[in-house]
Order: sequence, then structure tokens, then C-alpha cells
Amino acid sequence: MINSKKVIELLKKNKTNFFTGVPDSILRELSSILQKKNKKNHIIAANEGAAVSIGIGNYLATKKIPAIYMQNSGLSNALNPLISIAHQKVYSIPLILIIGWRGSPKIKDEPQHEVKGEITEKILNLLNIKYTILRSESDLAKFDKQIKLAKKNKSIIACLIEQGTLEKIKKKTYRKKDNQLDKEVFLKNLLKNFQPKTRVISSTGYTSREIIYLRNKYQFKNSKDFYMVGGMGHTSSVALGYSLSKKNETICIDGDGSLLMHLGSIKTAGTFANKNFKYILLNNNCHDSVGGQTTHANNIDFKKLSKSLGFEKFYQIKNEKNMQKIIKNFLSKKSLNFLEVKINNSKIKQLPRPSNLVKIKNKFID
Ligand SMILES: Cc1ncc(C[n+]2csc(CCOP(=O)(O)OP(=O)(O)O)c2C)c(N)n1
Repeated sequence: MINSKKVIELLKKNKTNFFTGVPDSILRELSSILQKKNKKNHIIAANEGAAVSIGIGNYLATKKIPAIYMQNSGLSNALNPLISIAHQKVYSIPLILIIGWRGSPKIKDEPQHEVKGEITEKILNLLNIKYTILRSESDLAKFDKQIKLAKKNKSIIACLIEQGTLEKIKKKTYRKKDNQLDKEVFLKNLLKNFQPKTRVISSTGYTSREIIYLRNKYQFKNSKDFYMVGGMGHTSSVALGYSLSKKNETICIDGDGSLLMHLGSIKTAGTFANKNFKYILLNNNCHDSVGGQTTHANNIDFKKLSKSLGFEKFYQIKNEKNMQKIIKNFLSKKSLNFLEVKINNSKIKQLPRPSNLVKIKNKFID
């Protein structure tokens, strides 16, 4: 195991004092230290391509090598600026990538992570990125050598960190409560209002798993779901694509982290969606499922934003007062509707995970 502070110390010794990235559950200890200590030098980016680009900008300004952290699923988001800007054969900009390695061959994980986990090293090799697998503190010496080489050669290097490698920090630094409405209460009331033909497309994070939990708990068999187990940020696009070719009410249930990851997509929905597309944002102002790092989404005026993006009606739920009425109006009004629900973090312990994804897809399509 490795103490996250040791990783940060190593980076600082190499004059790296700028950190940016997208949170990941494997790296939550690392981001919790960064969040506490490095307010000015730590930027939580909307997506991994943006994180790499912020790092590139930082290098141009400081000539120091920045550190960019991400989950390996986000490595694909990062590929464009890594290849087309930072690569040694393009601008040759040195970067340190810290990658949470979900689905590493040694550790059993969910299908979407196993697919990416298996090819993560191959992707790095294709890009000619040297990397160290950090399993214990003794691996830090090898990583140190690679950092020094990256600085000299102006190249990109990476480290891969598997589930359970970083020592747990006892104190939870995030998890402050921004909102009061219980997520379970809202979702339960929403689910029971669906018609048999309703189709739900729900985002990465806890939401899909909470829906599965509530369907089991209350035996809600009405309507069908498609769970975005990966493809973070693409929930509204999948829902848009579906709703354009089907008459069914299509309910997109998104998270604030997911919405912000590819914010442009909601403009596409606002422009092209039909009235059967209904968008729900569960805004808890954080990346709850990977450690509760803030998204700063609480400051966004979604009424103004959604209207200017092409949505006809905006609804907001903050507490249980009038919740039922607002849900019913939102679902029944024949217009392009956007609902923001200001909710609390998930309280359900041990959420289930979707299993047999192909069966879920076939049931959805039927
Ligand atoms: C491309 C990509 N980057 C990062 C992650 C790791 N990740 C999984 S869920 C999540 C947070 C999602 O935040 P939000 O949409 O607000 O949902 P919540 O966690 O609050 O339920 C992150 C960053 C991922 N799955 N995919």
C-alpha cells in the first residue's frame, strides 16, 4: 500500500506544484489531500481532456511539469489533447498522468471497467508513454526516475494505481450537505409516476444503482431502464438519440458531474429534442459516487441556462413540499421540459450493481 502523501511529496520534490483532474474512486484519498491543501493549485476539471489541456496551459506559463489525475475510463477523453497537442512529435509538452486503474487484470471489476482495464497499458504503449505501476512505496523510486526523464525529454509519463493501493484516510473531508431533499424520497416518487411505455436512461454515478435498488425494494415494475454504466457525460445524448426515433416518453436522469462533463450535449438536446424528451438533473453539487468532490453546480442558474438552451419549461424541486405536484406537471406537460432537483447525497448503503447488461439492453429494446 502507498500513503498518498508520499506520492504528492515525490511530485513536489520534482517541482510539480500544479494538479488538475477528474475525480476517481481509486484516487479519492489523493484528491482529498489536494482539495484540503492546494486550493489554488488544484483544479477539478469537467472532463479529462480539459484536465490535460489545463495542464498544458500551466506548463506554457510556468515551464514546470503539471500532474493530471484521472480514472482510466477518462483516458479516452484525454487522448485528443495528449496526442494532438502534448505528444513528443507535436509540441512535446511534459506531463505526469496519475491514472486510477479500474479493471486491472489482477482485480475483479465490473464489465465496463474490465474492458478498459485490459487495454489501459496498451493505450499508453501506443502513445509511447512510459509508466510505472505503483503497488508499494518502493515503486516510487522508479516513478521518480521516469519523472526526471520526462522533464529532460519533454515527454509524457504516467503511473497506474489499482483499487486498494492508496491507504485510506480516516477523516472524510467532503460530504458536506448542500441540499436537504433526500435522493431516495425523490426517486421513489418519480418512479411510481412512470407509465408502462416510459423509458428511463440514467447516468453513471450512484443514480442508476439507486434506481435498481428502489425498483427492487418497492417492486416498481412499470417502465424500463437503460443504465449508463460508463460513458460518463453522454446520458442526454443516448436519451436524445432514443427519443428522436421513438414516441415513448424518454426520461433522462443525469447527475451534475455527468452533465458538466460534456455540457455541450444538452444544447444539442435543447435544439433537436422532441417533446417526449424529459431531462432531470439530480444536482447534489458533487461527484458523490467517487468521494464527494465538489462540482460547483450549485451556483448555476439552470432556469436561465435551460431556457437559453432551448428548453420550454423549467421546474425545480428543493424539498418535499409540492414535490408530487411538480413531478406530475413535469411529466405530463407536452413541452420540452427540464427539471432540476436539488438533492442530498445518497444514503443507501451497499447499492446493487446492474448485472447482465445485454439482458438489460434486450429488455429495454423490447
Ligand atoms: C470518463 C469518466 N471519468 C471519470 C469517471 C469516474 N466517475 C464515476 S461516477 C463519477 C461522478 C459522477 O458525478 P455525478 O454525475 O454528479 O453523479 P454522483 O456521483 O453525484 O451520483 C465519476 C467522476 C468515469 N466513470 N468516467
